[in-house]
Amino acid sequence: KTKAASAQAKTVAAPRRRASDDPVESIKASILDHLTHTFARDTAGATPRDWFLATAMSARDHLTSRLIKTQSAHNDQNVRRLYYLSLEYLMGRLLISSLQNAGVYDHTRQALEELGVDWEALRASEDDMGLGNGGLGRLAACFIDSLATLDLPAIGYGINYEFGLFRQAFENGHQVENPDSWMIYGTPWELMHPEYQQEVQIYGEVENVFDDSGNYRPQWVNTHKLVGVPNDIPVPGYGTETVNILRLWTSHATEPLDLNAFNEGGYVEAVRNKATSETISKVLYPNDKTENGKELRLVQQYFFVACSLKDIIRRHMRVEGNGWHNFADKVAVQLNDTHPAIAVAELLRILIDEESLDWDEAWAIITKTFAYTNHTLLPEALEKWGVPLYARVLPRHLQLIYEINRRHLETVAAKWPGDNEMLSTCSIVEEGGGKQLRMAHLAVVGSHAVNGVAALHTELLKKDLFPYFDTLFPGKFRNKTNGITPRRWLLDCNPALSALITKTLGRPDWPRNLDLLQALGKEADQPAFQQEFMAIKRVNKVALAETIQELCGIEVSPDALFDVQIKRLHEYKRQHLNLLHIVALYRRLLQNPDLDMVPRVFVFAAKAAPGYDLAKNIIRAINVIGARINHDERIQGKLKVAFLPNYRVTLAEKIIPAADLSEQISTAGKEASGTGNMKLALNGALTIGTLDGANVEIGEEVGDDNIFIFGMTVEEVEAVRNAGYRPYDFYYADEELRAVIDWIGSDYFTPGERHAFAPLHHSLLDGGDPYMVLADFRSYSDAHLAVDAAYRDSPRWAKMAIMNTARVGKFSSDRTIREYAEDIWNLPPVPVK
Ligand code: Z2T
Repeated sequence: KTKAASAQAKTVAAPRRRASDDPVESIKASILDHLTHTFARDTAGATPRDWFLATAMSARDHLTSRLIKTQSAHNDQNVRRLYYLSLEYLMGRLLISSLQNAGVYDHTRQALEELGVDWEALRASEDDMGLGNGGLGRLAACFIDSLATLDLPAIGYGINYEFGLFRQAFENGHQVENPDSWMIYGTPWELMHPEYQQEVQIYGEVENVFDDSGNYRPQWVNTHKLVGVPNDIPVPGYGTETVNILRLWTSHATEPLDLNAFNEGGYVEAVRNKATSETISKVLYPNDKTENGKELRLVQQYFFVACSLKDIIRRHMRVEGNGWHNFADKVAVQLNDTHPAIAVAELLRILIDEESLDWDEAWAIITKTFAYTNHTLLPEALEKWGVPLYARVLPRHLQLIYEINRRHLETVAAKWPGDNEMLSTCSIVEEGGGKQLRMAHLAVVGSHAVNGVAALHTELLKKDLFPYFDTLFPGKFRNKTNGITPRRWLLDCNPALSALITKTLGRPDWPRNLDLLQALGKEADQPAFQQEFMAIKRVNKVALAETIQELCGIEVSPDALFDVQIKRLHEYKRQHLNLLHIVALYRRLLQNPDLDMVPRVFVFAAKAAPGYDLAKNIIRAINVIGARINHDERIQGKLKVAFLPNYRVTLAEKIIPAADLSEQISTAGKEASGTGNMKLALNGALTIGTLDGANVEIGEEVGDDNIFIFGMTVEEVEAVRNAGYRPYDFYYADEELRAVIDWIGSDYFTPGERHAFAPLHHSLLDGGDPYMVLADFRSYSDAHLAVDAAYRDSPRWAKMAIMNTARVGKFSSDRTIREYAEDIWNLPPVPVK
């Protein structure tokens, strides 16, 4: 089991062809070579997609030799590695970031230009890799970029979903979901590695049998076998040689066909069984905050965790001298939410059932290995699994979880003797009304570190979600404020602003050290700099206006204030608060056509979970009311509402550089962090927001003068709720608010269709307004008056926008990852020569 790693030590990838001295010539040759020899096309017949594929292969050639070099450096030095386990990676397109991180972007653009290729058409032919729902999946993608950039040895593990998040269209204002068949014609970035496939088991039952040493022990038998085949995506760092990998598992059946069934004449049955195994990696679940307890989802979680752990153990044990004694010294595993939390029980099963370690030894390895990130406080998102389902799918793991819990409750009882309530509060097993496993409790107990994703969120985690765990395990809870990669979210998506920054700072290395942007603050008062900065914003707005015309058929003026709210659609994010304000503005304009206000374009983009009816009703309301406003000549174009369909990474890259105002308006205490808030501020949008999630820290960085804060604080929300919140009090006390809600509740906006927005209307009033939209309405509306006043004063606005770009260096995911590496993973960088 110990093959010397040095066997692969001196392997170096052979160059494919003689490199020309001129980098542009050599890239041209490489692209043409791939066009001819990989894709069998000639230049005359090549489509934009053919050019994309040939260019991607040429980019890949630059990465593969570095990938081999990086992996052999890590293997040879038997380094400690970080394994990031995530059910989601929201990667977006990979072409520009691959070229940029490989350092060949400019030369490739020039090569394509000399070949007469339409660059825009080429890049538009790449599908997004949308293997995630929202912030959590995008965070994983930013993190793997930073890990590589910081030369940290790391591998991301996930699932190679054949269908990513659904594609959204609108029909008569309603959201319609279509399948995202992103890999139907293949993807150039994935390298399939059948030689590293793993076989794992599931279902079956537990029997007690005698082992070879005559001990009577439980054994997991009659299991169903699955095979996972890894597809690797190279993850290059920016400005470094390191190329890490993202390893995504595809499920297959163990046997090509069940030969027994085949021989019995059940050919179709046999093929059908095979197809069932292959459904595991078929589709991403589209719920971002509600767990629906579906069996296939549990199977996905276990399949990917079991394959990944086997792969991690294989990689560790193949090095001479390695064993379980140093496993936790070489392996750190980060659990991205509780989705992969079954890893705690799976490693325990391997150590106890297969490797015969005793419990204490095994448990010490486990708690040294795992750390867990929590991403939400919302109770409906806390993952729970019914015990009967678990008993069927993972019977041995259920037994082990019960034993973990028995021991855990012993320590609880020792801490709070005689306190039965404390036992049931802290238990991994929730009793009553059908037993359930609380995956968050399993993850906390099985990890040495648990982190929240913004300072406020971590405080609430300790205080509200896991109060007794913080006492039970002092020091286990840490904060790691989220971040975003400045490569994709500034360098790649906003080239004009990037060029201005490089010119102004007199150095090009700010994407690796975002704190350098501080120096822009000195220019914030300079009229010439303000003009350059705002001219770039305007060009980006013109481009977005074209996209709005194309996608929505709405004409908007780039001189208007672009007010954007882009994120998943959720009650707690309060897109309906934004809508109430829009309707209020519309009403003010109708009552006073001469009202002096800055023209505004309200930009929305959001997907609703397919089963979330209220969220879908809010989408419909914004679409339908927006259409009415857009076509009303009486308001002379002062208000426009554009709901862009199919929000995804690629659309975010278009909207963010063009935004003036960033809506971050969740009910205080509900948004764990937010990361769109960081992307928008970095690109010079001002935030209108509540004191929630990372908004608090953004405010600390940019300063009170450069942000519009409104609404109740967490403490105020709590106090109002404890006093018994009554939305009708606010409805009756505010004439405008009342008129706006009544108007939305009427059939004015949907002639001939009654009660179209009844779900929304009900949620605001008789439904109890759970996210306190009415309570924050007036304060929100006032904050918008302050926005209006600031925007009229162009130099003042420009200065504020510049200050936002200059002062958000803290929110680089490089800072976040450095903190994880130092405080949680104990992971030193490994430079690759
Ligand atoms: C998600 O995107 C987030 C939390 C979840 O809780 C699930 C999903 Cl899919 C289970 C988001 C948070 O809502 C957001 O505040 C945070 O910035 C993001 O995760 C990354 O931490």
